[in-house]
Amino acid sequence: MEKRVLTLCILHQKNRVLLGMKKRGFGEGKWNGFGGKVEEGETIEEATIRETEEEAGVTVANLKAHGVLEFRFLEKPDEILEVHIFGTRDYTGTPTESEEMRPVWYKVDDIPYDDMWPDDIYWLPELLKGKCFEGTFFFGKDGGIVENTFSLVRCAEVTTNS
Ligand code: 8OG
Repeated sequence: MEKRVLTLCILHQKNRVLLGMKKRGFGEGKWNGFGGKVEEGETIEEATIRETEEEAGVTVANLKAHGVLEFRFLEKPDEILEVHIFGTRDYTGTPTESEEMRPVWYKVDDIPYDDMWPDDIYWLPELLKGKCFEGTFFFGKDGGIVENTFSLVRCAEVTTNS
């Protein structure tokens, strides 16, 4: 079983959230938060800050750990993606398009869930309410969710083991 540890950062303020259109690679054509692989020698939080700088041109601070979600794919039974999800309202810099992402502020009421990963509608509304969560999503061959164990947890139970 190969486990890949990834990060995801949701920058949100009051009634808006910064999403990026993924321009290439895994998740191309979808809106998402910012993140990627944790490199050797860095903590999960450091990776989250670095990836958000690289992809959106902003430096985030005061990250709150909202949960760890696992993603499994029927087509790739040996792979688990372990995504550590953080939220924050604090940043410096100006959102700027990168090679990988085109950042846009969305109103919380206008989040384009139809053009996002199908699990996002489970957890993003909870994150925006300050809630924490855990669980595994199983994706089928058509890219849809076939099963999930999503649940809310107390935020004190979230460990980032970074
Ligand atoms: O380095 P790379 O661009 O491949 O990283 C993938 C990014 O996508 C990383 O930030 C984690 C994130 N991601 C997944 N799966 C899912 C998902 O199902 N929903 C959301 N919102 N993000 C995901 O890898």
